[in-house]
Amino acid sequence: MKGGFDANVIRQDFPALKRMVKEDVPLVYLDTTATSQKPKQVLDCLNDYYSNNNANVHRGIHTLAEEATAGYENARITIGKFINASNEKEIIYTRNTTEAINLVANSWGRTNLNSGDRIILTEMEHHSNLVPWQMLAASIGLEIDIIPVDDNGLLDLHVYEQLLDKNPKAVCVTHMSNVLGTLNPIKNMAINAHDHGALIIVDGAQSAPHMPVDVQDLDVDFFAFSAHKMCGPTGVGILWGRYELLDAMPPFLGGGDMIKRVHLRDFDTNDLPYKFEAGTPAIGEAIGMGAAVNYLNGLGMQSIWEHEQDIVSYAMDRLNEVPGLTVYGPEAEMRGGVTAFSLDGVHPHDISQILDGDGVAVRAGHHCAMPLHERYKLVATARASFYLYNTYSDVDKLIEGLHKVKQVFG
Ligand code: 7TS
Repeated sequence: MKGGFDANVIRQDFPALKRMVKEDVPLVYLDTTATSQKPKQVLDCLNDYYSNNNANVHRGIHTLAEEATAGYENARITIGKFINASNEKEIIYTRNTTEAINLVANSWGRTNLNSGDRIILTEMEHHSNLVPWQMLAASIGLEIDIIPVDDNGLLDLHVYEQLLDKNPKAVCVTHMSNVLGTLNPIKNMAINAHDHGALIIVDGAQSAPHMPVDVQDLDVDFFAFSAHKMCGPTGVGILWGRYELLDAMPPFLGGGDMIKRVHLRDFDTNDLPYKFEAGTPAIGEAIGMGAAVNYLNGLGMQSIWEHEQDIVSYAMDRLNEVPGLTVYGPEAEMRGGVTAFSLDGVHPHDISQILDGDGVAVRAGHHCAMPLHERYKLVATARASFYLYNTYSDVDKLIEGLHKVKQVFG
């Protein structure tokens, strides 16, 4: 327990953390990087919405429609404050981080980029911040430059400076790696990008759930994140963008809600944020995301971050005690609560399977970061990740399990 933050008390809010994986084997959930568990405050909010207020938004004037619309729009305000957006109209509901990045690539990218233009990506990106840009590059003829990752799991910022001298139009970078845990110096990278006339598009899927984020202070241009990794439901995420950029962009998807008027052969586009919210959105899930943000705010993002720092540094120390185990990425001080590792002579899927026998849930695979694994000459890693509900005891069970894996594999 650190600074009054007691994960043992917080865990009581999460029904899934009380379940047994099998008889007498409790769940030790170390896979938050894939998706977090949900507290009862969020589950109750979803149940309440679907039980009492369920209606479509922005189209009815009956009581339920007004309640659903108010809930949906109030959640937008709550989420806007959470990342310090200057205007809630800059908060666009999407399905997830992936859709938010596809929106930027297709709407901003197709309008502002031309054949031969350069964009910068990094070697540590999740596929969702690589593939949309690769698809765009193939379609309109962009040149892609890559910031490499060094042996310590940090971006090579010297190379970044050199790539900026080639006058790229955009820098697309993750705030925190979902494999190495590396926290990238986004504020400085944004200053440098802007000095060279490039926009910076940040994948915040792994930062927004875990640390205070202030998009104005970071001085970025677009920022994407998902509700399901931050105690909220699946099916909803956010694209934040600077008002003037979003305002100048064409719609991404066409249909209901994103129009002001429709004629038989053309249409007038709606204002922000609705311009980018075609069709019936994930209403209950957006409201649930607002409840998740309220839950996180109640604990305090700084306290959550400090707790995770404490757990990850304990985890790194303990993992390093296991003979033959390699943890990838930087020192604990430079990472969030993610540890990807390999164990000599044991396939990560076998690690995960044996740990599962003791209720310990870790992910094995390439974690949607194949190029990063290639960089380390790995096919897969095992990954344990930590959140506000994890304790030293969870780490201890992981380590016990890893010793068992070693016994099984000699
Ligand atoms: N960016 C990062 C850094 C991520 O970690 C993920 C999901 C995404 C984008 C995509 O988020 P989505 O909500 O659109 O799917 N990462 C993982 C993971 O590491 N294991 O499962 C999902």
